Amino acid sequence: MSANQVNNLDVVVLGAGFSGLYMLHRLREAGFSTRVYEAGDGVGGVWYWNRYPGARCDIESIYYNYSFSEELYQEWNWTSRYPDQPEILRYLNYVADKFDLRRDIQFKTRIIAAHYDEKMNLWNVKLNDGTSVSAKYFISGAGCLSSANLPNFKGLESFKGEWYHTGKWPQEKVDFKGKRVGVIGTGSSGVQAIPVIAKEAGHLTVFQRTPQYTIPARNHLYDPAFIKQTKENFAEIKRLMRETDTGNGLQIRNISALSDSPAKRRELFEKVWEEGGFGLTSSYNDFLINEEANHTVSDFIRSKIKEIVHNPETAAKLLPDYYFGTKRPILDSGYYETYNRENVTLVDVKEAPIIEITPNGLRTIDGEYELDIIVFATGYDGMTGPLFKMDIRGKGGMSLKEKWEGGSMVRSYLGLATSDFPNFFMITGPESPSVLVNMPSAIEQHVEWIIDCLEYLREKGVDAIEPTVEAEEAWSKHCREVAEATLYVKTESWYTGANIAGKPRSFLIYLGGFVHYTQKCNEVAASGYNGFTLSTIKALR
Ligand code: NA7
Repeated sequence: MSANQVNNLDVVVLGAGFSGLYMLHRLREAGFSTRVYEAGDGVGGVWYWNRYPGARCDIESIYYNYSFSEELYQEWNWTSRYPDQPEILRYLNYVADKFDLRRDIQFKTRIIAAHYDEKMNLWNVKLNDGTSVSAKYFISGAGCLSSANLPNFKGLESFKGEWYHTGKWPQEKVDFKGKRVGVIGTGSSGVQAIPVIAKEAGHLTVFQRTPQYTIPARNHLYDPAFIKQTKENFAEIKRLMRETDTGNGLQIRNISALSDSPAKRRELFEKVWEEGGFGLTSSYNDFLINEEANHTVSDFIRSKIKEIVHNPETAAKLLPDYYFGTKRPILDSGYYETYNRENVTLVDVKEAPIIEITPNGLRTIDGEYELDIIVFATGYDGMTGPLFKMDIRGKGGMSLKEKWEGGSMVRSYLGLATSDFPNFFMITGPESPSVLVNMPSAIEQHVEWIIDCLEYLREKGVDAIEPTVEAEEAWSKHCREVAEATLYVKTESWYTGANIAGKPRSFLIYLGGFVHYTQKCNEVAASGYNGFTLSTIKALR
């Protein structure tokens, strides 16, 4: 039988990133026949595609890994505080080899559609090679940020130079040496790539729409003694990953920014700035719910920008004015300093928007910039984007996109499942804590909940599971209410969908805390899946 002719599987899993790999491992261990489909020609998910210069994780490496296997944790040695993309990819390849995962993964294959057949209680999954497979369960490990956003600029096809998107970077090295390079976008990807490209390019022009707050990462190599110590403390690392709200080792100090004097606050901010990393974000507990508290930290970062950037006009353009933390915070390695280089120019495209890409470069309202290479660091259609890229259809042939009205009416139960789409699960789906928790932590919690659920259904002879409309209405309402009480919703960001032209605004990340969320998921499981309808074939017919 060819690899493409697989039928009547128990489970089809989409994607071989952190989610898909662990899901496959657990499903196989539990005896479910499973096949994973992955568009890339290797494992890694976002870490497979994001090969742009400077790509690095901004969660400390000792937490940015799986915790399900102590043996794995003991075997793997991270080399630095913040792992770069090649190292993370090596880690995920190591995981795939250790657990012999590749034999159930079909690479270079994209799932283009998944339709639920009510009569057969099966998911028919169509692949881009023209074949299809069927399975009882369909599980998406598509992730939250895998649908690259390439803005619809007029004239891109006429551009005579090379262009790349950070989220779909080629495997070969891109040669910037002596070239005139333009980078569009200053989110995490742009902020990481810009200092590295600047060192190589002849001239770099950065096209910035919104200035960002970024904090020095102060990455460094790990001392082997430190790694040894973390391995000895595996139980504690695992606890921090699974039983705290950040999941990344950071403990948010339970004190308001306004309860300290300005001098004491400044002293703390200076200290955590020097240490680097997200210590600044966790220095007080009310940055995201209190405007005044937020001003204390945003004023501090603005003062740092003015200190670092020599040219006052450039510094002024780099000053952000949104609430710190309401766009994804960023760690950098020499980002603001890069603007002191003679070969770097900053262009404000909010003031003078990009009109078109021309054969020789790019034109804004103010004029044309000649470029040899354009780098689109323009981010992703987040949260719903990866799901809407496929034609997922549930009962009555209704598509997920229709049900969720293009993103304006997302309704899920716990961000794990949605009504009328039986036996369909989303790992870190919309309305789960997802990107606001350390991703491996959020992923392990979801995978383990799903596997427990499937084992329960098998044991009880249940054929189909889906949330009730009431349960998902209540969960979605709760999600919206929690988000509305924060400053997040006051900022245009990819969290709210505002980065994509025409995308409906909604806040699809659960902000009630990972600890509380995990507890809620556990309670649902312990109750025999309250809020879900469990049916047998007899009832389905
Ligand atoms: P982000 O954070 O969404 O950043 C994308 C950047 O591209 C951001 O500065 C955008 O400006 C800019 N952008 C997007 N569209 C345009 C157009 N049409 N014109 C000009 N500029 C544009 O994506 P990243 O890849 O950097 O990071 C994604 C996540 O990956 C990150 O948050 C981490 O969680 C890891 P805007 O701010 O929207 O005005």
